[in-house]
Amino acid sequence: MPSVLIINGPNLNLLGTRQPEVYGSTTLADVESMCREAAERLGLDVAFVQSNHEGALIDAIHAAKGSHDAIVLNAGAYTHTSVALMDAIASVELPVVEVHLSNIHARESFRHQSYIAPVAIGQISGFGPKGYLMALDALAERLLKT
Ligand code: CA2
Repeated sequence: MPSVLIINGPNLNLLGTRQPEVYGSTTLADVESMCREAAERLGLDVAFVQSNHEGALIDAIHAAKGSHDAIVLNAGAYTHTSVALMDAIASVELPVVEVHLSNIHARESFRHQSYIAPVAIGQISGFGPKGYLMALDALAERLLKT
């Protein structure tokens, strides 16, 4: 069964506990159980990593090579700053779907740029936690097609 690693970056551990007007009231644990349920229905294995540290996210991307078939990545604010994450994604040559809870293009201009987008197969932004399920759906189609 194809395996997808879902990586969440800085501050996403706080999901559902602060700024519900921007990020909603669903917790990261809730998102993970929604993803587990969807993955089971789609025929995918899922694993989860969350870190507030750029280097740990890079290590997780490197380690995904050989143990996972694709990555769903919400890199949080590192999306807008990290050439290192972009290079890590390019180096592993795994399909990556970029996800954001909020619509980054409708927010401050510094959030409009993504270093992940050029090395991702696509970007899902603005649909809240459902974005992770949309990403799994897209990856299931790609990984399970005959
Ligand atoms: O919309 C997204 O998913 C973001 O990746 C979230 C990042 C933000 O820097 C990006 O521009 C867009 C911030 C994550 C912070 O998450 C929090 C959740 C609850 C309370 C406080 C922060």
